Amino acid sequence: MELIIATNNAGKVREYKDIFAPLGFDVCSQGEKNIHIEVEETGTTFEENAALKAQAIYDRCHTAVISDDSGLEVAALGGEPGIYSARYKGLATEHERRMAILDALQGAEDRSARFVCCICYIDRGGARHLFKGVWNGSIACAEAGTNGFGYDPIFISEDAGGKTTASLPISFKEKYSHRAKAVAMLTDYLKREAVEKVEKAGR
Ligand code: ITT
Repeated sequence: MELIIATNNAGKVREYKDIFAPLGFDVCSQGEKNIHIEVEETGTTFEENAALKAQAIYDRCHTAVISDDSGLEVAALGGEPGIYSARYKGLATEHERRMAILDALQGAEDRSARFVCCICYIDRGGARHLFKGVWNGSIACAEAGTNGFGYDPIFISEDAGGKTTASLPISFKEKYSHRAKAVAMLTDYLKREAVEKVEKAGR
């Protein structure tokens, strides 16, 4: 089955290809389909923004699409950067955005944080389905590691033994992350959907 990933984020594309290719999906990014648009994220929640991104791509290709709206919520910053993670404080680079979080947390006792990932899957018929995964952890005192993307060099998940996500093998993130959790819900759904189709065809 063909699945288009509605994102311009190369880190997300890599992770989704790694996850879905072994499951037999023919995965490609919107760029590989020559859809070069940046959808305006005008929603106020991860769910709304995920739906906006998936719908914009579905409207152009009318095939199965998934989008991903995700971000980092830092407790001591009242949940910021949240849905503004990709454009935190208007800073241009991932490194600058990470440094802004580290600066804001200087001297903070509570460094707890979580990653959130909301996937919107639009099936070939146009029906929307939402799946949300959360990964709890904390913010490191300095950047460490080069794997992954975005805030990975400053995020220490609760299951990581004190190491940042960027310091651990990609396979760790593929197993435990916010994205992995949302994807597990999506793949369960896709399997159920496939079984229902076979049952219907046999009736
Ligand atoms: P698209 O909208 O094109 O998908 P984007 O980067 O703008 O790309 P989002 O609006 O969902 O995507 O913003 C997500 C940001 O949150 C992303 O740019 C990272 O900074 C951060 N983020 C999300 N998932 C992450 C992860 O697994 N590891 C590190 N940072 C992550």
